[in-house]
Amino acid sequence: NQAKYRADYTPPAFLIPTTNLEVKLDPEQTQVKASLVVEKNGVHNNSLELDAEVEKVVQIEIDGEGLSPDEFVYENGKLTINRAFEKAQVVIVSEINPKANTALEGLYLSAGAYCTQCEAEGFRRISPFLDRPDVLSIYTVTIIADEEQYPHILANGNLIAKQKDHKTGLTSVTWNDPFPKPSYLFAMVAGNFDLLKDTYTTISGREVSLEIYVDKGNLHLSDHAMESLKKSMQWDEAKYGLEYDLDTYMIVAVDFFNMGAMENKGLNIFNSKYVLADEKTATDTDYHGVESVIAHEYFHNWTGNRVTCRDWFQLSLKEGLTVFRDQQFSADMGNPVLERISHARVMRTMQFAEDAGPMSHPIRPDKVIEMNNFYTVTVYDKGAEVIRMMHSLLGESGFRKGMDLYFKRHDGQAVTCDDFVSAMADANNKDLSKFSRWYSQSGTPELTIQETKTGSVYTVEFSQRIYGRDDAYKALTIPVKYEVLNKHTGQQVERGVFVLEEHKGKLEIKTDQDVVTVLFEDFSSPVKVKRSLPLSDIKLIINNASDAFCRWDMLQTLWQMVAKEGKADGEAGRTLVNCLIDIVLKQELDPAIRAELLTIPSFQSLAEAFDEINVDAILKTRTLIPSLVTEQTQQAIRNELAEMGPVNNDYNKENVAQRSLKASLLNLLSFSDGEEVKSILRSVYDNAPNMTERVSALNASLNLGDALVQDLLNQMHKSFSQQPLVFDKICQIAASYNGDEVYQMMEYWASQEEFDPSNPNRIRSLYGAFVMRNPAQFHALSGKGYLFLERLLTDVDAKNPQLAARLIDPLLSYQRYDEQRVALMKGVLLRLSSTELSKDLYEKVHSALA
Ligand code: BAL
Ligand code: ZN
Repeated sequence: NQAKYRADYTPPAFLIPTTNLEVKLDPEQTQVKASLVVEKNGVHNNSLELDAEVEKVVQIEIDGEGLSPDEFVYENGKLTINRAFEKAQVVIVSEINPKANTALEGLYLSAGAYCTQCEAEGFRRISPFLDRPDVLSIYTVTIIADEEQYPHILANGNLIAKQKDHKTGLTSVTWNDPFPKPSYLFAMVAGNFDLLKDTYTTISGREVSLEIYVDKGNLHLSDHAMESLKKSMQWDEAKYGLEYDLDTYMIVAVDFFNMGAMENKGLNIFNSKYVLADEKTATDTDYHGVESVIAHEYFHNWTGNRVTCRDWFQLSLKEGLTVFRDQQFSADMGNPVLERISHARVMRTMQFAEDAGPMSHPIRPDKVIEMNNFYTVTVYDKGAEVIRMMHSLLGESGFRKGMDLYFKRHDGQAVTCDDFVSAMADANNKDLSKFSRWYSQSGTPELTIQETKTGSVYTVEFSQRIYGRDDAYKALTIPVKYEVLNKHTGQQVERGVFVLEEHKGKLEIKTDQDVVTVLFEDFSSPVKVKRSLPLSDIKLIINNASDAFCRWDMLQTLWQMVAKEGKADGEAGRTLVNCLIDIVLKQELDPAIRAELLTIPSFQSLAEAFDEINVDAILKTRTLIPSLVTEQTQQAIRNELAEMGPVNNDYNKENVAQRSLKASLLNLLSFSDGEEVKSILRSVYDNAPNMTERVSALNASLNLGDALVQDLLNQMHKSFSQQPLVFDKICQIAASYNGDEVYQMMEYWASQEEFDPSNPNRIRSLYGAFVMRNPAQFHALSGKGYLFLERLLTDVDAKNPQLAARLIDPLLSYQRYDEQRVALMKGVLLRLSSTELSKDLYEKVHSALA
């Protein structure tokens, strides 16, 4: 389990300009013949050392001559060929076992279909290769299979030949991808699918065939994905002038997949969760997920595929940028404020926690043991925030100029984050050297804010640091979007952007008025803000800030204050309850924002306020506050729900907002006791015209005892039997039930026919939900929740290390809890550390205990 360091990068000793693969498919003995043109890169006498994790190397030839066994060594993940050459045709025949591949990396079987996942280092499980992103090759791939069993045989690029061998009855299908690509973008698929076809005419008038392959019987669930793809193609042309470059764009939806989706050139492979949707089986959140993941993978065609990463330490080069682009797209398609709220939630609940924990790393990591562990919220989401700050500093047109220069300089290359920043800087004649510290420094900056008024000058003083790191901390460039409001009337006095570039800085505003500032509008920087504002100012901001994000944000601050006070009847508690009551009663507010304001913050987002997380105080706050609000607004909520009636099923901004408001109101209502509330929820469930409303009723029922929940879940199971994506929702809701019965509930759902424990979606839905969405049971002082996770990790790690390494995350922050919980969680980590672990889990467990 050796670490690799960014500083040790050296260019590859050999290059592979062309790659020909011939893959004879067989569930247990697939044969892969790789014919590679290999040439020395530079002057040296090194042996050719390939990355290799195949079952068996059967044969090696160099320029047509077979190698004797003493001319190569295959051990410890490397195939070393000890015959010198400058340039040669290297042929390697190897054997692999797709059926035994439970890690879902390389070539594997997903419910009877062959598919691949090569990023980051999966290609070496298919064939020995220089499996690193800076080795770009032109691929020609022939797949040999029984066409009757696998009518769809696909690989990257263009189909160039197909023929049936009448002796063997097998069909050979050959694909060629004219764009040089790294091995991580290789893909192939063989299966029997339903196919949705459409076309898109690009801005320059080329017709592209769009193809979405889904399991038989699921064709009716793929329309939204197709619409999303066409919107993405159009958006990238309009926003960035980027056009699709092949004649075909294929998406294959598979059930067994570790990630959300994968951007393989011309042949995206998707977790079916991010393709299949109709209103009967998918919620608005699912619709949004499909649209944004389709967009994300499509946008990678330029930011990732045409320009790729030099090495895996540069992952944020493509991921941070592509997340930023998909965020821009989603904001344009839907509600920009809601988008920003959801990004801030991810950053504050997941990224800040990661950055404060043992796996903290800069968006461009310096040290990695298992690359799969670095597909993180830091590389992705903080990476996107860093790109967004560049966008704020350069402006829309400056940013576009930078993007244009980036493509002009680097199309077809494997480059670094520094290359991206240089393109942005050069295109705008701007020095971004200080800004680029965001790439090398980990941790979340804490901004202390102090406001003073002297005469007619109002001063806001900022000071940045990371607690405990004072000497090593280098000042970051922090854009602060702000608005100044009159303290009494709430009227705007000034609005602008202040850029903090040093450890300390001052924003001075000349005004005779009594004012208060609204800071970090639109979540303008990914920082923690330490500021003590009087409750009256907080209330003023909630009611008057121009930026709806900040109105929501201040309300979250208030929730955190109440959680820290540990009581609902203190001054902060009373203020919060009154604010929430106002919002319940203010029907004229924008429904989308109102729904967000009325959403109870997650356990994790309240936990962010604590140095030592007080589990009980947070759980209490999340129940007491809504109970107090509902005590006084029950009737108003019931009336409004009754007036709302059914919302049209179409997926559009307005309808989504109405449904989301309904969900928030139902959830609040569930904090008032009584059979009547149960019957309201039952009736919402029974009459729901779509899955969104069914799930809203179910989520609200979680607050009213297990009988109702179980009853509704059984009803859902009966109506949607054998529908895995609906089954996942059932699992997720059941595992979130906060009473002791949750263990029996999980056991029950895990015993159902639909629950296949080798499918990552099932594990994530049931057990992932338990550890992430059930703080009351997961953090129970009995330690039962932690033990449950320990057993699960041991089980999952043996089959699918990537999945296990994701599930362990909540344990990594153990040091932030009270003494008793620290001891319990640390006990789990210590016991795990004494067992044999995958590289993935080893890295996390050992860094947590270091
Ligand atoms: N490249 C891995 C999946 C994604 O981020 O699109
Ligand atoms: Zn991506």
